Amino acid sequence: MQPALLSVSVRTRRTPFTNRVTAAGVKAYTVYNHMLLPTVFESVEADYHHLKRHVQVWDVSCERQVEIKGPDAFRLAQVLTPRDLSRMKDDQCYYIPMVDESGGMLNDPVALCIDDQRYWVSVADSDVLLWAKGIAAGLRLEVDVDEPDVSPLAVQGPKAEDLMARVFDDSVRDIGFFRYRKLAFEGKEMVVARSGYSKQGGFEIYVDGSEYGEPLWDALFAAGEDLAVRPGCPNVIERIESGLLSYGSDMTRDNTPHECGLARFCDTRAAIGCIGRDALLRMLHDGPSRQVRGVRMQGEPVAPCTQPWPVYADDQRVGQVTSAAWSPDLQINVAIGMIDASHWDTGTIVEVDTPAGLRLADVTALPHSSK
Ligand code: THG
Repeated sequence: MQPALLSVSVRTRRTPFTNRVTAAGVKAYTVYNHMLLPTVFESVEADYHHLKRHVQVWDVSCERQVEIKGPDAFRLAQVLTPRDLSRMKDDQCYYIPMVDESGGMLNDPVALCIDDQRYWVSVADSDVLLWAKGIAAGLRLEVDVDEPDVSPLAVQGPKAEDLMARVFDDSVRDIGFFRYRKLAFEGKEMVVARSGYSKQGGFEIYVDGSEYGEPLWDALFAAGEDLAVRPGCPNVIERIESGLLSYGSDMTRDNTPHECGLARFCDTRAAIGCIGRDALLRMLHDGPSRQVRGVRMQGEPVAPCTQPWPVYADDQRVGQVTSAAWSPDLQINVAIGMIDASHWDTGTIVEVDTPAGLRLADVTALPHSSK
């Protein structure tokens, strides 16, 4: 089931790159944080092969920044996540689970410490701005919480570093994973981080000011002609292979960080004051009863997963699959699912109830690998 068309209005926000993305022949969009996000250029498979070999420029403006600014900025940031932010340096990006008072996942953003009175929280698809504003008001914190005119542009793929070095300078090569530097484009300093929603390597430029969007897009394409640069977007096949979770699909408020495999990004004991701390501390004792896993389904290529597919074993429901795609490189259907403890060991045989019928499958670790 794929909707034929998306009706666009002012409410479906454009981005600084929408003119360029349209001119480049984007074939489909989704909506993410009330904003357009391209999903296909040539075809999902062709985009996948190109991403793994060359370099792509992605309009991921929909990864909106929630800016927390003021004397209480650190305090509010720490209230929002069970990850310990106390040692975060001002060139660092942290993947931060955000939970509600029961420990249910609200978002899984990337946080950036811009300085000790300013944080950016680069959010997945849920309304963190409202949550953060509500908490700031309720706690009477001395902060401004707002959405600045900052739009991430991702440069992803094995040739990303070469392209970025041409448009900025060779210092991009020294940026460590999940670190950033402020580098100038047309005289404007911008945050350039080594990060992005693929495992092919690359950078994210936090384009500070919509007016820089088209000039920067054009500069990347002019500099990358011989590198076969193309427009791209987060690719569903590549992200499933890589085990990158999608909030709203692979996890919701119904899941804890432990169920999502995000416990390594929680320091719940140290994160004093964070919302959901007591609930998460109670969970530390027992551990999760289900957890995110890879699932490999046999048979013909499956259609995209547009509602959870139940997973069965021994005539019982033991979980669900929430993202699935045929992997051309692994030559099998790869998926991400939430699987009960009784069946989550690698190699466990299960059946997945897809719209095209039951598929024999096995449970595996993430990222997916050839074996
Ligand atoms: N970049 C930025 N903002 C974002 C995303 C992004 N906001 C929305 C969404 N993506 C948030 N979700 C994720 C999910 C995974 C990762 C980043 C953002 C990610 N994870 C790595 C991993 O799991 O292997 C590394 C995490 C780490 O080691 O710290 O990259 O992509 N700006």
